[in-house]
Amino acid sequence: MMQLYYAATSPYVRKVMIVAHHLGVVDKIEKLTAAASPVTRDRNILSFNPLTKVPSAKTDDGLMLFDSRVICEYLDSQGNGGLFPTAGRARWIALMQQALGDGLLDAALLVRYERAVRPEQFRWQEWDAGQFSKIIDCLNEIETQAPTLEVKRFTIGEITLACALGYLDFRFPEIGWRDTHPNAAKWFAEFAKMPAMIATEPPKG
Ligand SMILES: N[C@@H](CCC(=O)N[C@@H](CS)C(=O)NCC(=O)O)C(=O)O
Repeated sequence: MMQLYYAATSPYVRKVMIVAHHLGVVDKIEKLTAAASPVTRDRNILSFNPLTKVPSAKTDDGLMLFDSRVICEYLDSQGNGGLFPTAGRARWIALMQQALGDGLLDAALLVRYERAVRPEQFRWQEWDAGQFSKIIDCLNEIETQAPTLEVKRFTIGEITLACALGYLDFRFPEIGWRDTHPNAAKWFAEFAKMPAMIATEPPKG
């Protein structure tokens, strides 16, 4: 069905793979290894996406698809998955939750690049702190919304929020978000039992 530039550690790729598992189309996706980085760019990805980020996909009939939001909605439309409600409040809530999860991830990734990629002498502590505080404010919002989050009749909203929380466990365990966000922790504990979540866990170590 499609080729997909992929990285096992990318939380945005994880969104796509959770959707693929959920819809039972994992073996219709050919995974292409990528080494995406904002500085040392992986130019192999260029013909799929000028931004050379993962995930980036190309369908068998030549359609270029990025970013994770577009690929997820494409897969969902092919499989009639219902992960993107088509109208009304449910649609806006799902898309807002997706934006909340993606937004948390965008801030977390900027902090990660700042700490892991930017040379020490060019780092700017206030900038790091500004982005980091966005992670915390998003976490607080997820906590507020947690009582409304589903574990069975979920949408792309829940999937994205779960990828965001899973990424914090993977790259920022020191935040210890469960201690301060008990409702989010309770919801995530249930959601994370889903086979699609287990199959897409980031590599350990
Ligand atoms: N908005 C994009 C974000 C994708 C993204 O930032 N992916 C990271 C890896 S987790 C990447 O490819 N970074 C390389 C770069 O910034 O050039 C999406 O939802 O797919």
